[in-house]
Amino acid sequence: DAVIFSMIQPTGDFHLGNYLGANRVWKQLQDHKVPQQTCLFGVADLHAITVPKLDVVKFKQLRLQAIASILALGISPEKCTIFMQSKIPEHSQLNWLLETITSMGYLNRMTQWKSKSEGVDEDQVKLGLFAYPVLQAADILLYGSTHVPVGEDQTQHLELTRNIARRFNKMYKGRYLVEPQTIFTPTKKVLSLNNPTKKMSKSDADPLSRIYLTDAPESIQKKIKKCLTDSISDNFYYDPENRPGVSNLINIVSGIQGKSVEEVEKDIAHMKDYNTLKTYVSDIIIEDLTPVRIRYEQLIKDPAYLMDVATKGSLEKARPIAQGTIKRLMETMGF
Ligand code: AQP
Repeated sequence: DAVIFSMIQPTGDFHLGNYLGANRVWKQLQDHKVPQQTCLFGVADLHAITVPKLDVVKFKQLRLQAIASILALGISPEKCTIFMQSKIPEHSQLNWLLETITSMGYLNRMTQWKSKSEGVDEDQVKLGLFAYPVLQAADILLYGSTHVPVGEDQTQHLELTRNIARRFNKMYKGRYLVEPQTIFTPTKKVLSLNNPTKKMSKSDADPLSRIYLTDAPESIQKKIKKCLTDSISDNFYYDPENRPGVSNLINIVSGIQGKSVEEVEKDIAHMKDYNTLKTYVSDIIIEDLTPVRIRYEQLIKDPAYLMDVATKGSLEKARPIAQGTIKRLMETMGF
């Protein structure tokens, strides 16, 4: 049976990177239901507290916003399990069991860890940030996940997850944990609008670097207008190395329209100036995101409903599976 599993951190409003790299595929997978398929989509709020500074009031609101965004994208609580990580203590429990078999050397090679800890004083950088990928492995392995749709930035963490599963199975001589497959979308990586050498990310200090799913049309127009491109004239074509800004816009359009990069290049071949290209790109984004924004604005007005969806999904649907896994693993380990 297929178990499709993915999560997102409530560290800010969802952006085009999350959408094209992951969330839109969640919806597509939900809709292309094959028999015996389970979909679990969660809010990784335990992961989110690894940020350097946490404002508790804002954090509560961000958790609600994450649920509202998931629902606004068309993910259905009837068809899928929508859950909140912190409501299921078994995530933390499995995290500990797996930490005891994960090597420090492997974690030290994680590029996300390296980039986030770089330049930070050793007394300041926290153990939770270092062990972040183990909790992620626990999230995935807890549900016997077979397929994990994520953006390219998660490649290494998924490899680690498979490695941990393999190690556990070898140690205890059985097939206790399922090694999940990574599913990439055609748009594996959306880049920051004003620094197209970096990925678009919620934690980037500059809001002009990303387009939120909830951005008003004027805001989308403004951000695309200001995005960093180049001064190569003539025409527009895909060349990620020499023209990362333009290539990022082509990628975004290709992701939204489900067209190949070559097809998008043909569509824009007649354009001669940035104003025309940027208006074209903005219009495509606005058209696609407007229904999501309208649904989101309705949903966010009803926090009680949002918490109810997350609580029911967590306690009635996700937790029984998680409890079953922990029970089996604890017995296997001799507890
Ligand atoms: N730029 C991106 N392009 C493609 N996919 C992306 N994802 C994130 N950014 C891009 C995918 O979105 C899912 C949720 O990941 P996340 O919650 O870690 O998103 P984030 O925007 O990266 O959030 P943060 O808080 O800014 O996290 P860090 O600091 O880790 O970058 C994942 O499937 C991810 O691949």
